[in-house]
Amino acid sequence: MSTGFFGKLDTIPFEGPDSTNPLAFRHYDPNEVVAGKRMEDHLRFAVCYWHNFVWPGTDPFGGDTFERPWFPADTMDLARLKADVAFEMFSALGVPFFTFHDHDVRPEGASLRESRDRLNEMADYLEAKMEATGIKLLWGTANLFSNRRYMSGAATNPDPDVFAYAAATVRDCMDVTHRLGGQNYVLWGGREGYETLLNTDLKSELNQLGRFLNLVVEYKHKIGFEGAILVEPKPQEPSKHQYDYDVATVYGFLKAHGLENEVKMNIEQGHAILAGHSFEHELALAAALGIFGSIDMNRNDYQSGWDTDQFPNNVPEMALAYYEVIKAGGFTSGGTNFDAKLRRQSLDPQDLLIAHIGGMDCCARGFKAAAAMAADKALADPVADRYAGWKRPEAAAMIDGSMGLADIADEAHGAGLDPQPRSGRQEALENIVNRYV
Ligand code: XUL
Ligand code: CO
Repeated sequence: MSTGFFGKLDTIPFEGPDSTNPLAFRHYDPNEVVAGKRMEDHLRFAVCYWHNFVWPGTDPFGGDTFERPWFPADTMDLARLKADVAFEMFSALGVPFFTFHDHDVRPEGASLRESRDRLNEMADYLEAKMEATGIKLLWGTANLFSNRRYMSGAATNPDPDVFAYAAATVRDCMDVTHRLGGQNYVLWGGREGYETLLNTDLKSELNQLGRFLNLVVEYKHKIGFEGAILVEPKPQEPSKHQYDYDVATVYGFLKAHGLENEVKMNIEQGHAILAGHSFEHELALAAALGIFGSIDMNRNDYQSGWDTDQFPNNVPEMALAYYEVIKAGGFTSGGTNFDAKLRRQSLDPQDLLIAHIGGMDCCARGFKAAAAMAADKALADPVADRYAGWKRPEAAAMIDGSMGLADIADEAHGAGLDPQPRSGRQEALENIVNRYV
């Protein structure tokens, strides 16, 4: 039985690039085979629960703009109605996956135990919907940032009781993610940082966070959870400084705590921009370090300087991002999650559908451009040519440890080296990219 929230709702069809139907895909055909695989299996789209069904349209200067029949979702009945509508939307869009925080799907209980019991009860409800629709869970995560108890951090709180409360919450949420067949478990540490060093024991907080992450990894193995543990880097907002600043920072942190082979990255486009990087930089770095996992495909406004979580709509940018994903070997447990929200004036239920349709179409266009560029080796050949010198045995010997600094210096002097610079050809390569997008 339909909730009627979206009115009469049909599955969104693929109608091709010439269609003017706003409720149709023009570029995303899940069954189209590109590079030997269906588009659905390449892109592995997921829709998030929180921005679509929890966020009421607030901004720092104004209250709710959205009026949803399940708001304020503080009872189990309203939580079930919210789940009904969510699965109607996931099904209509034909996405294979969804993502959620514990806090998105169940009303907070009066106690830690009641919160857990409600989460478990809602997990039964979600499980039945997943079975009925075939929609799977890309990742689950715990909200360790909204409640005021977390205002000074979760794992990095000065109060060990908050650490323990957060640990219990994550344990319960990992259990549910495991039970629902989640393919990953995500940790985003919005409050794992500080507002001012004046009240912060930074060394203690880093140790706490390192231990917390180790506890999560130990528990994953204990329960036989086969999904990946993903950390989602972000430099700031809500905290002034967050310890999981960017991919490079998190990698150093993982190394320091012996976790570099246990934890991968969930990289969000908007967070990369906040950190002063491009999205493709973060993706390429994670791939180079062997910690690429999954993506949150939502952009920021380039002028505003905060995390606006907009739906993606810049195809050339997305082509470069998916090119890095393809170079990394594509997704394994990860996928393309829309951690994206409507603008607060987009009030209509249909806006939710249209936003995702546009985002999925842009991803499909970007991915196809990237796949063609990869298949033609349009960038790979010029790059391989640029580094071809490193294939020479005497060059390899400088890297593999067989030559020391003096050996290299003596050889250089003996050969009378006089290296000649070569063009980096950036404009030529940019023109090549533009042929594909
Ligand atoms: C916040 C953010 C989160 C994580 C999950 O900026 O991206 O929604 O994706 O907690
Ligand atoms: Co995110």
